[in-house]
This record gives sequence, structure tokens and C-alpha cells, in this order.
Amino acid sequence: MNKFLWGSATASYQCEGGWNEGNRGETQWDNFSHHSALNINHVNGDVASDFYHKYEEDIKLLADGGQNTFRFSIAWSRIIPDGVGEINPAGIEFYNKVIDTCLKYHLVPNVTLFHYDLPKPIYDIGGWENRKTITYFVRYAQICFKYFGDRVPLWSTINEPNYYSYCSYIVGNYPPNKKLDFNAFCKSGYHLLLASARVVREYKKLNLPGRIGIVIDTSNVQTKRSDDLSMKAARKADLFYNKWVTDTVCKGYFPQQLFTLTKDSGIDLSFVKKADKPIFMSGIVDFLGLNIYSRAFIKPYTEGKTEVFMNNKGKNSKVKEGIKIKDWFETDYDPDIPRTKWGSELYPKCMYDELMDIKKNYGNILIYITENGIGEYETADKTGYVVDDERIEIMKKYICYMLKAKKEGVNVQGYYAWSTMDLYSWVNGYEKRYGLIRVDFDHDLKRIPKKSYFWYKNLILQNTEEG
Ligand code: BGP
Repeated sequence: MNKFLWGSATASYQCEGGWNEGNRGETQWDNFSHHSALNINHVNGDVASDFYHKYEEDIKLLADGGQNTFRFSIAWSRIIPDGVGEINPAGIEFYNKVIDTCLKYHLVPNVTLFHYDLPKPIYDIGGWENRKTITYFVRYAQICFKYFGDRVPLWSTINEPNYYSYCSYIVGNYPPNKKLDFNAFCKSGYHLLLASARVVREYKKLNLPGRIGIVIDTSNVQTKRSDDLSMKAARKADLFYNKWVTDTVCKGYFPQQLFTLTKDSGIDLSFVKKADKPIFMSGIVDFLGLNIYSRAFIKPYTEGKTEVFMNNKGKNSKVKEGIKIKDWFETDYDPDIPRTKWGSELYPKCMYDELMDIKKNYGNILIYITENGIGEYETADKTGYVVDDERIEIMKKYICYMLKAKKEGVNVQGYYAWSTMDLYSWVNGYEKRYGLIRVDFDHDLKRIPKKSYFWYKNLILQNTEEG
């Protein structure tokens, strides 16, 4: 794998559909989208982009678009329908076909083991709040390595342990929809990282011809002022958003300051066990997958209550996303920075800032940009073609900043646009589109490459020729 990887990414629940086909078991997201009143968009991933049936067409389109790699995730509940019991041959067969199709079209498969779709029976025992989930996850990972490890050179244990826990236990817009439950946030976050470390350790024992990492959403922390109070708040925000994960997976231990601060904030840390220490140390990753969308612009917050804001309604809402955590920090708003219709900042320079920060802290660690892109409302012309100039303009800037950081010595070796095709957006449904390829959700799920698909193809070609 000497070539720079240029590709795009998906996740099982968001694109596969076929939710009750091939003996797939129910997941936490099926349960949420079918039954919860908190599913504000009233849509689900039952059919999604129908990748379950159209995977061959999608993978061929990727290759035709000049891409040389494809990031996707495995649905745990296809491999082990109840999460803990029998292996499902139909699930193994499905992912064998996906992987073999990638290889047929010369695409490097980049596989994530867990991208949010927890099997329902495991969710029912408390999901990641329950330590037992770690043992079940390790077994599931071992099965994946056994069946697919010979052909998959890039594995990621978990997608975004931080953002996933944040939405599940602080914002409350992901199941189990707990709001501002910092105890559950810390506990599940700790278990997710411990699970990741154990899986990394298992993988390394096997001496397979690949690498293993983790995928993280990093938000480069920035402030308007540089006084003492602002700098202290910035350090806390950096621990909260980034370093509890990046330090732990790159160095093998949690930042000590984090324990002191969380204890002072009244968090019950009884889930931290002495015996876990060597596991974290032996679970250091081979690479970091970075999902980069935006930065965290913050200021100190010492008076007032802890609150969280999230725009889950897009253009019909005036809410800007953010959080206020007493004695830690609060989100600041910069009027000069444009925003998406969902209220998050459009700030492409965060790509460069974050990559330089990673280099400063973790040296030459191998990096893949595992997600980057922009969610949009989109309309197609009569033929189904979408002229997504805004996406092109933004991605161009992000990619320029990535290449600038690479020139300055950051060991970044791949870039994945989010997403390969239009798919289900967590809590935002099908209105928020990220794909390089349009999916006609109203009719026959037809695939029609957008303008950005051709632009990306050209960009890959130019960058490959120039080396
Ligand atoms: C990341 C997730 C993806 C994807 C993306 C866009 O956090 O890893 O699965 O969904 O964000 O987020 P959203 O669809 O909520 O806009």
C-alpha cells in the first residue's frame, strides 16, 4: 500500500437496508427508528440506499470514479444476529462478497467493526455502559478477523467513541437518549476504549498482513482570547473532545489530568480498574482514522447551568449546536464563520490545524482522513443530476489544507469523502445528503453520480500523476 489512498466511506446501518434479510438480527437503531417518539424525522434504515442488494453496482461506481479504496462497516448483527450466540453464515457470505468485489475492482477495503449499530440484546443489557459488552465485542471482532482478515489490510475498531457517547448520553439524540448524563458518558466512553484496546491486542496476536486503528472525530479547539482563563478552558475542552481518546490510543494511558478533573466534577470512576492499565498499553493503534468536519470554538464558562444544544431539524431551526459545561467551557460563536443549514461551522482550515496538532502530540503516527464532507439539501434536474458546487468548493479547501499539512511532514496517507452515495443520516434522515452519488430515495433508488463525483475523479487523477 504505497500509494496514497483516495476513496469514500459508508456505514452499515446508514446504507445497507435489508434490515431483516439474511438472518440479520435487530439493532439498537432498528429499535430506535421503529419505535421511539424521539425519532423526530420518522424515517429509518430499513431500506436505506439498499447497498445490501446493490453493493456490486456501488463498488464498481467507486472504482469508475477513480477511487482506490472503500471504507465500510460490518453490521455485528449480520455476523452474530443476537450479538453473543451463533455465527450467521449468510452474514459472513455477504461481507465476503463485498470484500471480494472491492478486490476485483482494485479497491483497498477499509473496514470498521463498530459504527453505532449495536445488536439489540446487547443494547438491552445496557450497551456500552455494561462491561460485559467488551467481551462480546472481542469475540465478534475475532470472528471477523478469522473470516476476513486475509483480505482486509485496514481495520478500525470503533467509529467515533467520543461523538457516539456524546450523542447517546449528553445530547440524547442517539439511543438510549440520555441527556446530560456525564456518568454514563464517561463509563461508556471508557468501556469503548477498553474494548478497542483489547481488539487491537487480539489482532496483533494473529500476525495478519494488515493494520489496525480507531476512527475518531477530532474537533480542533480554538479560542478568541489567550488569557489564562481561556487557555485553561481550552485545555479542558481539548480533553473533553479529543485527548481522552487520542492520548489513550496513541500513548496507552488516559491523561492524568482528566481523572483529577472528572473526579472534581463528581463523576463516579469506580468503573476504572487497575487491571485495565496493561490492556490500554498493549492496545496502542497502528493508525488514527480522523473524521474531520469542524473545529470546537470555545470560551470559559464558570457561572450558570450545564446545557446542550443541537440542531436536529436543519433549515427550519435557528438552533446552533453547542454545549455549556459549568467550570469547564462553553461553545463560542464566531459571526464571521459561515454555517451549514444544521448550524455547524464551515471552517476548512480546521483540517490543517488538527493535523498539525496531531503531529505535535503524536509525531509520525500514520493517519487516514476517514471522513470529510458536507451535508446539504439537494435538488436534482430532470435527469437526476445534481450540481453540488458548494460541496466541491468546500472539499477542495479541506483537501488543500490536508495536502499542505502533508507537505509539512504530517504522515497522512489517505482521504475518504463522506459519503460514497447518499444515505441515512443519523437523526437527520434522508434530507441531509452527503453523497458523491445521488440516490433517488423517492423512486427506484437509482444511482446518479453528482458533479462532485466527476470533480473528485479528476482531483484524484491529478494528484496521482503528480505523485
Ligand atoms: C459522523 C459519522 C457518520 C456520519 C457523519 C455525518 O459523525 O461517523 O456516520 O453520519 O458524521 O453526520 P450526520 O449524518 O449526523 O450529519
